[in-house]
Amino acid sequence: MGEFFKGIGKIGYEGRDSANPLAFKYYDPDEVIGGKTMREQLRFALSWWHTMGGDGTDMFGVGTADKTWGESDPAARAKAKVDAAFEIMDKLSIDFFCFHDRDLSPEYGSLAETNAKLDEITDYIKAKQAETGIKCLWGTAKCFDHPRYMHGAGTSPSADVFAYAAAQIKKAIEATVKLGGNGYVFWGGREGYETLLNTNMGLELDNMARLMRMAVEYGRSIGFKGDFYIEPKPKEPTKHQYDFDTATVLGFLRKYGLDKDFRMNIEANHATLAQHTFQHELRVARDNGFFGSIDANQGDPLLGWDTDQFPTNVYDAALCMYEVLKAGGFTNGGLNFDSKARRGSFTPEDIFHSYIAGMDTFALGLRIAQKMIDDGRIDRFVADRYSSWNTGIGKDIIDGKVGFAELEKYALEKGEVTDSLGSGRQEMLESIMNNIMFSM
Ligand code: XLS
Ligand code: NI
Ligand code: NI
Repeated sequence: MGEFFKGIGKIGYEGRDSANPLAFKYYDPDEVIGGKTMREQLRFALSWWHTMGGDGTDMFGVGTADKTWGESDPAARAKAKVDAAFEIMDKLSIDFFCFHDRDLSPEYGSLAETNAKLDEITDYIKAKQAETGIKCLWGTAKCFDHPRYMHGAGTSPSADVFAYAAAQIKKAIEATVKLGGNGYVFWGGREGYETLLNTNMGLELDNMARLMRMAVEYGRSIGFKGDFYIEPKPKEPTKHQYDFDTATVLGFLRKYGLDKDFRMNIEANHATLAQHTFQHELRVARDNGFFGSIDANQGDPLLGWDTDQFPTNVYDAALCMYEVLKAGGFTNGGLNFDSKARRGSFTPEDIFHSYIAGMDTFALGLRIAQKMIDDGRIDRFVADRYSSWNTGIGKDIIDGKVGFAELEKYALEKGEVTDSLGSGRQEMLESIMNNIMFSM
């Protein structure tokens, strides 16, 4: 097996004053921040689909990047992809990868043959994992690209398609367990609708839950102890995706009793599409005890689709990592770069520049988030803002000691509220945030 990226060595940490584009300026894997090393806090993952497969094809043109890895035969290419992926991860000090079944190995003539070929590749990956210590963060099934899934997979009107999807997901869970993955993702690629004129929404959602329940039962029966995730997204490819945003998914999981086994996989660009901030989605997950994993990327506010850009917005990354630290850090999850280099950034070296940009952005985000917490000004302001709930009538409300009658009496006696409103101080807090960020 040859080297794919000749001339690119192991990417080292050189610190913020380095002008070497092939070096980390902020990601120092073994430096301790917040009681853990940066690699333990950040748990970076390579996405097999974008990095190993995505060649820049878009609606208007063919691919620009060569992702054949020197092989035209599909089975040989699948193996070469593994070699190239492990070289990239080793050179970038990335400890995890994420995959769809079909990113690892494509479809062949029959499901049986497809499964057998996937087994060969997962054997090959497993051997590489044993040599390198690189781990699987999560796996998933590509139940959206083949024409059979044109009307959805778990939400297809066809029971035969549902059965086919179940068979595919069964195998993808087996592959995830085999590779030691502690996460299994459901992203509802075509689980939504184009028009309600042809859609039985109630049945489709019941069926989606049935599929997930079967996945949990089967996964647990073969020893999967990790988290199942739903990755919310409001639209694209369907006009309306059922897993619209975190709040919607929470309602679904609770309705169908799936809340014990599922957590959220929050993607930055999907938050943008749902007209939320990335931090909002993370906060909803954290406050409800559903924080799980993250698809790190960023969208473009001028474009209404999933551009999956490598994240470079430090402000967003800092607020993201603040939520992660406040959630107690990652357990089974991590930061998966569901990101692709722009179509014009087509050379092999661009893969490295892209990951360095994304990893340094989140390394900075982690550093700033820890500083926000250590600094304490923002947390103290928020705690103080809600201090009326710690004593007196506020505490009585929280303790359930008073109802409307007592509150009416209180309000009548107290009269107009003048003394406990306080300024929201948004501008002051934004200024503190800048002060924290730029005094690094
Ligand atoms: C697409 C999704 C997809 C999932 C995995 O928008 O982000 O890439 O992460 O199926
Ligand atoms: Ni994603
Ligand atoms: Ni996405």
